Amino acid sequence: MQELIISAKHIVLIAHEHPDADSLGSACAFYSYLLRFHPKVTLFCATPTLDQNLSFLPWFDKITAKFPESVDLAISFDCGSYGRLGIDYKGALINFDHHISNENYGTYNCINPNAMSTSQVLYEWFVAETIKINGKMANALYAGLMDDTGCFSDPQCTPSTFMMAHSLVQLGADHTQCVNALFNSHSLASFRLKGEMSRRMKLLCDARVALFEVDQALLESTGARLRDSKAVVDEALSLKTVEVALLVAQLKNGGVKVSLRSSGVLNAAEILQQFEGGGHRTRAGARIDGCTSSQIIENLMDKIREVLV
Ligand SMILES: [Mn+2]
Repeated sequence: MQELIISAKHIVLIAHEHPDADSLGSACAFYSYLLRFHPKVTLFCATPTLDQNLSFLPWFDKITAKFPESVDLAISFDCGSYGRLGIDYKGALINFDHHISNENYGTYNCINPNAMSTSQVLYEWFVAETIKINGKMANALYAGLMDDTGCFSDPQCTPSTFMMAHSLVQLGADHTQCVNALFNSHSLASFRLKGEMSRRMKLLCDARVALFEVDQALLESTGARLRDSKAVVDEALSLKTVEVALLVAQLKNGGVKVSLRSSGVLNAAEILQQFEGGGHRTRAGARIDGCTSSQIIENLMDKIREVLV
């Protein structure tokens, strides 16, 4: 794998569409590393407007939505499926990821489904390869770990999660900067959306399932973006009786986006794989075309009920 990196003339680093701190943080950390010895590296993300809360990540201003020509090696970060790359690329590819549903689409696949974040997979690779992690890299990797563990609240965090966090803070990661950017800065619009979604939430299956429906009218009236709705769904799992949270959101140009969260009672990735979605045991997503929201809810609720009894 190292030979492939060293011999490549132009490397493109790919974060997935609508990237989070894990995907972008991992790509930015790798960019820092490659800059030490590689003359031509491009940071690519197919989504042209990025979440400005992530602008604290190093090299954020270098990210481009224009896929370069003359690329002979691509490295993807946190992309569970080929489609998540957001680009049609057929050349050599290294795939760093931690999704259990990863399709192993790379020439090399560096995947650990037990890792809490892709940045953990990358951190462990840097350590194994005895690559020095500087302050910028540490901050970017720490952001990925913090985001994907829900600010270290995920019950699957282990001593090694905290060992990694400890090392990264020692290497220069800025805990306060990360926590403020990722968890302590909300827009007024997202606050309004949260209020409205909480009010409309339906509790099903003896209040073990929280169901949220979001349509374009709700997003327009609050001024919020679809990604703002995810935090509300995550938070619903903190309700005492709720074990599963389901979001069904209508997309602007047709189709429906589904997000499924589980406290562990069911495997979210497995359920959404039937709809060509993917993710993790506790968090998964899918984009479904050609069905109405109510058809999808009916179908998914049947599957959820089967598991819950
Ligand atoms: Mn991730």
